[in-house]
Amino acid sequence: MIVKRKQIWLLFPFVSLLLTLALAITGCGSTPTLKPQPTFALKVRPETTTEVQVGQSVAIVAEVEPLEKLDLKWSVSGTAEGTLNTDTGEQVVYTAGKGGVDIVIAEGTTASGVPVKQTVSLTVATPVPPTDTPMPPTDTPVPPTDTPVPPTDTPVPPTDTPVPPTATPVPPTATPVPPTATPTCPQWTFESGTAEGWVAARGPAWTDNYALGATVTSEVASEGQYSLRCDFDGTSVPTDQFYKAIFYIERQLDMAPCSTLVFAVHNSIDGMEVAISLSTGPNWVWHESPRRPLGTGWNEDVTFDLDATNFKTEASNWRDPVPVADKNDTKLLTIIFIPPKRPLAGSLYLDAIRTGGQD
Ligand SMILES: [Ca+2]
Repeated sequence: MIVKRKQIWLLFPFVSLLLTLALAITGCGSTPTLKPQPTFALKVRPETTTEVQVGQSVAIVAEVEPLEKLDLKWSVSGTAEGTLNTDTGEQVVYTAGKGGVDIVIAEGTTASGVPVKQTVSLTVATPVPPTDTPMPPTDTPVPPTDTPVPPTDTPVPPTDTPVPPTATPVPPTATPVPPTATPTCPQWTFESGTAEGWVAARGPAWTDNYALGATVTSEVASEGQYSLRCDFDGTSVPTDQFYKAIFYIERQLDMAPCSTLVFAVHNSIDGMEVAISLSTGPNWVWHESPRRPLGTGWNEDVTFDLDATNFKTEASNWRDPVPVADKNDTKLLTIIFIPPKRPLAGSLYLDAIRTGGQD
């Protein structure tokens, strides 16, 4: 008996070797390395918007991670009767119809055939009539009620000569102020010690864009103490390939009275160029200016004419020059740096960004 048990134990290393071989051949026990399935999130722009107003438009962007084209199909349903400007692509513009709740749905299929779907809920505020609408100045003075109220009981004999009615209408002393003051053209100095709403464009919705970050800094300044450092990293871009570093502020702006956009920019790269863009109207139409070269060091007063007729849009096939439409309904103001076609990383500094009026 003792001899037999020993023989069995002697066999054990051989058996375990066979088992290991079998596992290796069948593939059991090894972890297969699968490509991660792309997932995506729906982001509403402006990012702070959870409640929209009737008639307001917001962009909804599908951010796919890892990057992959999903051929998304978009739809909307709910009680707010909202509409989408398109039902395909990576971005749609949603316009609210009436008070209620809408669900925007994006569905697609990954390259490997897995269906994916995301929804975002938008609450549309029921419009409340504005309470603070300034009353029109009452320029026709109300005549005094000159018919005296008759005494209710025994008439008191007049003590004296009747006093003439005092209330001869006083003409309005001041000329009435127009209810809405002329909109001022915005400016950003970064002297608040913050980026003042300016950010670097990030994510797959921005093509050819290698912006990294936008931070306020006291490293250099054209005026005051602070400027906005705009970092980009195009070191992964092949030589001779065009790319951009895009920085923007997303804000509802009335740019109608603003005829120029002027800023100072510090640059240290030979061959750097700059352009601007305004995204306007309910469909956020992107109007891009022609590029202009930047010198090294401070470029003060880099000026773009916002009334120029040489902007490019998708509707003009990025070719035919057009003026900026719907300037009064500007959603996005963008400064675009275009490095020379070489893999580069670096920082530019923006300061004293101001928009000028008609003068
Ligand atoms: Ca400054």
